[in-house]
Amino acid sequence: MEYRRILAIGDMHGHFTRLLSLFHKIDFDPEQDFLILLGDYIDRGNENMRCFRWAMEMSEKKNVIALRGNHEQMMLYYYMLGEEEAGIWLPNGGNHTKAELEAWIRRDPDALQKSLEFIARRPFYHQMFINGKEYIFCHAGLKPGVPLEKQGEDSLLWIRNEFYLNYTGTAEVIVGHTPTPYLIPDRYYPIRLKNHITILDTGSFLPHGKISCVDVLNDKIWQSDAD
Ligand SMILES: [Mn+2]
Repeated sequence: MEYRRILAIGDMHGHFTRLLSLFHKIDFDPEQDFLILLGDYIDRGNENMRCFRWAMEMSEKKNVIALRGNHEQMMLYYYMLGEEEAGIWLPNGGNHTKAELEAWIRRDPDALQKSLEFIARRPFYHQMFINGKEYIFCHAGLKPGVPLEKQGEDSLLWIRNEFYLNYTGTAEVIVGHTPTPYLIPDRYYPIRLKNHITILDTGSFLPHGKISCVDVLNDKIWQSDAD
């Protein structure tokens, strides 16, 4: 099928107002568009579970893929393995998310189970071929020289410079994970590297941060409003 747009949305990190302002501008139509959410719905914001549950709802729609981010993975491991082995979630923004989740559990005893099942079903990447061109969407990136189906979870969810500096593939890779102002000071706009990488995390949780969306068919960018 031919899509009008192939949209990807970068890290949200619990900033629901910013997310809604972006989503309003995009005017997504599941009958004509395809949408990939790049993960990191939770942690570091004030409305983490609202973003998480929005992603849950979106993932039920036609032509929407909600990928797994490293923050969802940290949350899953925290509840699967316990604090001693997976306690890194709490200091990385999980504290606030956990409190919100507990409030939801008080209203709905199945909330934890639903949340963990949702995370466990999230794919690590999505591959598409459009007009003979390959596109790969994942949260963090790819380990250079390793075939897509052999990529490990550590690379797909956590890799940074090794991917940015050494990727030589022909596929366009669209990722979140590293806020653009951490790479280029004061930059809150997606970064397109020469080696076919688009970095779409524009620091949603930072004071001047934004949530960004790209249409990979023509590189058009939409961004959330300033607060
Ligand atoms: Mn992130």
